[in-house]
Amino acid sequence: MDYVKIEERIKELIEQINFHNYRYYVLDDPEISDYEYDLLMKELISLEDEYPQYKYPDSPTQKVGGEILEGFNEVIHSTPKLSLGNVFDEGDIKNFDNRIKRLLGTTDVEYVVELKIDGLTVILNYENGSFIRGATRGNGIKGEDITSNLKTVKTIPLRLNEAADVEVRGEVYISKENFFALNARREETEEAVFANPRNAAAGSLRQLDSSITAKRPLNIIVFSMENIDYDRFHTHIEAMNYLKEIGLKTSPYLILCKSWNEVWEQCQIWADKRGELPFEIDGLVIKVNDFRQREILGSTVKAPRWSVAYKFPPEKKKTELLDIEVQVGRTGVLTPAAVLEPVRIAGSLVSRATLHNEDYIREKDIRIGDRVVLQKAGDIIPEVVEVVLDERTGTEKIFEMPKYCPVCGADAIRPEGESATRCTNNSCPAQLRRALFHFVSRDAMNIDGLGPQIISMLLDNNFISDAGDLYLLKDRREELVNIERMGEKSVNNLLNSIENSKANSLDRLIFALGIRMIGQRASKLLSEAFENIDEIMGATYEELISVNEIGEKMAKSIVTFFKEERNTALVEKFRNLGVNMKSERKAIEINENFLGKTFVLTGTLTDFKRDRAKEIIEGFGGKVTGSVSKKTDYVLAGEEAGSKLQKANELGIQVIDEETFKNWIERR
Ligand code: 0OX
Repeated sequence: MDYVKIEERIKELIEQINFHNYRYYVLDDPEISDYEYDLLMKELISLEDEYPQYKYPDSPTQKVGGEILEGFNEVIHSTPKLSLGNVFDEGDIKNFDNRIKRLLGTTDVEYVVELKIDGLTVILNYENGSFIRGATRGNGIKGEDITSNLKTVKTIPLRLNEAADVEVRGEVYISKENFFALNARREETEEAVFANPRNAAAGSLRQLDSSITAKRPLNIIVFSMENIDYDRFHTHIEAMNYLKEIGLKTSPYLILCKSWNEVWEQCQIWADKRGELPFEIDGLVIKVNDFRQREILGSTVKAPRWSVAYKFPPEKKKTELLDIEVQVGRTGVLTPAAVLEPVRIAGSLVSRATLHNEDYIREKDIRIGDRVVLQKAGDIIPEVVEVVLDERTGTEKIFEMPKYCPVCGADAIRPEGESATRCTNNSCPAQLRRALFHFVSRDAMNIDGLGPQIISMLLDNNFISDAGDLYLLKDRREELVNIERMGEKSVNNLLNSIENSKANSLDRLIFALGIRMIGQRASKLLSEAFENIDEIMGATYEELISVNEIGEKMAKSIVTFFKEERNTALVEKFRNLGVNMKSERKAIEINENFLGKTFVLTGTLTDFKRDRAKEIIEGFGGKVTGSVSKKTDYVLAGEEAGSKLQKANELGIQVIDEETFKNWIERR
């Protein structure tokens, strides 16, 4: 065969295989047998092996993975990928409908109801019909580039049936059947099993070696067109039909409803039928069908006004309460936990549940040996909601809160008017251990490789006695290698991640300190309101409550925390060891192109809405102003820029185009 013929045959095979993939995966209606399909694939693989010059990056043979990454690159989404507000009952749905009709000034509204698949949301980009990038949703603004992993997902085509430029959002998931099979295999090979299909899907997409991802039975359902051409598409259903036509796998159920009654009817139907579906769903998504109406409704900062998620009522199961154990938290609170006969509930196997505090147990009259009702709503921690009194035998034991801390033996007391019992020993090892777990956790200082076991080892061998000591470990590298037998590489990695965490943003440090009542959001607000940790430490109660969303209890807790000398001493220790204590804007996302620079935006940008460009500039520490002056550093000019561009040229201010802007974002 001559080369032209070979190239033609390869193209023909690709086209045929793509077509049969489409029939099989999207239409669920294959035309040829697996055997015939395998023959086509085999021929293509061998031709590509022999003539690698014709191996196209979007050939169907490229779905086997193999690329190994050091880490995932960050992706800044073209538009914010907002999440959804939740509704829980008939009344909520009626209110949602009322609000929409009021805002639109019409009662002529159609809704689409679809299944809310419980997996991991991803964003896929196709250019000219080829799959060019896939990312996680992340925090909605930034996600991670997981293209090489997504390429291995069978139902994500590498080439569409049309040379389209589309961005879509979808849910990657693992079916229930595949999940059980995957866990069974992992049990055989003594690997940790996944708690539920969602974790299995998310874990599979987070692999740095895409050939591992390729072995996982991942699937996708695309549920949204993200770059809508409003002249061409008028409704969600139209857009979804088009996406299906060009080769993407869309939801098998898109139910058009003409009234909120019909929507509510679907909610009841699916709450009953969810168990029959091959994949797990945690609710339904209700969307306004008409795009023009969606545009009018718009979005809040958090969520679109034209869509909500209906969450199913929490699943309940009965099980045996085997024992009540008391744990000591990082603030010294003694928390009773139920030890249960394991049951499967809302997608995971549960053997422990919180019992909150002494009063909770008394009020519900929960006794050891009782048969209890367990409830778990979505991500929420499982809890014991009631006792099955009919099944009491009389042998059940009443629980008593211990008088002494189960870890250090110090007095445990319950102050008047409080529901919590606390260990009175400030240096109780349980408190320290938990405080350290929290300090290094993902949302706090995010120190990789420092799990509970290693922390316990470091404590038990007196390597550390507080979080500050972590930053001194680098001087004891040799000892660590010997003691832990972790090997040089993992010790190096660990010390690196400890060292890197010094540059974390201030909000992470505040959160990591574990101040009572101060969660992630409050930490963020504090880091935005104050310049550095000293200002926060020195702030009065009045100054603290004047910060938006910081309430009285939070303010009190902050003041109390920094009154304790060991806490301020710890902060000093961090300072001396070089941990960042300055406010976020100055500390993170250092990008010289933007930091401290003043921008003026003009004209139309192709890939960014103006607000997005502003958000990005500000996120990197720059400023955006409305008019061009001598103080302006750069003018970012899009298509059809007008007088501002002219002014910039007059004043000799540097003008950059969208391409340069994009390069600046990426090149940091
Ligand atoms: C799902 C799902 C999630 C996103 C774009 C606007 C509303 N997990 O199955 N989200 C949405 O829609 C959101 N639809 C879904 N089917």
